[in-house]
Amino acid sequence: MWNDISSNVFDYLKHVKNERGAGYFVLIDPDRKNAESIEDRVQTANENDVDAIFVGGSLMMDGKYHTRVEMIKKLSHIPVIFFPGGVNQLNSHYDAMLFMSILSGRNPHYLIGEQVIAAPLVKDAGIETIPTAYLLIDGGTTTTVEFMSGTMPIPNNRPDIAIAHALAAQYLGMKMVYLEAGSGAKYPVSNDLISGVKQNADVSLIVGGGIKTPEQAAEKVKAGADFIVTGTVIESESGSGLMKSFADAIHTK
Ligand code: 1GP
Repeated sequence: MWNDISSNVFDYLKHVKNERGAGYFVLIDPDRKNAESIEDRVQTANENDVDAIFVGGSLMMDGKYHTRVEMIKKLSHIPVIFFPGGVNQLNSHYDAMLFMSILSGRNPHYLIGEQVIAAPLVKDAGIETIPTAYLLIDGGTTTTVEFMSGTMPIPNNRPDIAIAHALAAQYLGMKMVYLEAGSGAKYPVSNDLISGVKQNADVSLIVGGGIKTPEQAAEKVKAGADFIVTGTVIESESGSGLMKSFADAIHTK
């Protein structure tokens, strides 16, 4: 079990990075449209070298979100990490959460407002927090997060802007930077932008949004991603079968 390595999820993730070269996260949005296939995806993740499950989404389209998270937690043999779309998705079924700020944006509510509302509830629930800067990068389409957060993405061809943000995140003490093209992005974060950030900032890099093939995932790891997230591609009918190929492409050791 993962918690034989460490009961601290961030330490477990560092171990994954050291032992496997990079880590692979599968994002499950516990929304209505996915209810049927959640069980199948968690079990496939358990059996196919996925390192952790991310749970979250920009919107909750029915009232069963928390019940589905509880089910994911019960079935999962790997850490279940909350990837928050909002404080209303908080519950005690997660092993840890990305305590995130949308640092690429200039909307105070998503920079610090939600975090202040969440903090006492997080303390009460006793969830491990992983301080994370979320940088939205343009992926060629208007994503839900761009619309919901009312923030502008960083242009994908401007590594300099992303580097400045990642350095600010580092100096603010954040442990991870999430380079995010947005779920269902037309194209993922560019290799140049990833390598620019990697070479300049001393933070763990999560890269996600629009990654559709194991080959693309391998390129992102080569460019400097420490962790790769896939969501949409795994939601398709044949998607579950792809998990092992993604895991193999991402784990370079
Ligand atoms: C979204 O980065 C994740 O927050 C995953 O994106 O659904 O495009 O794989 P995709």
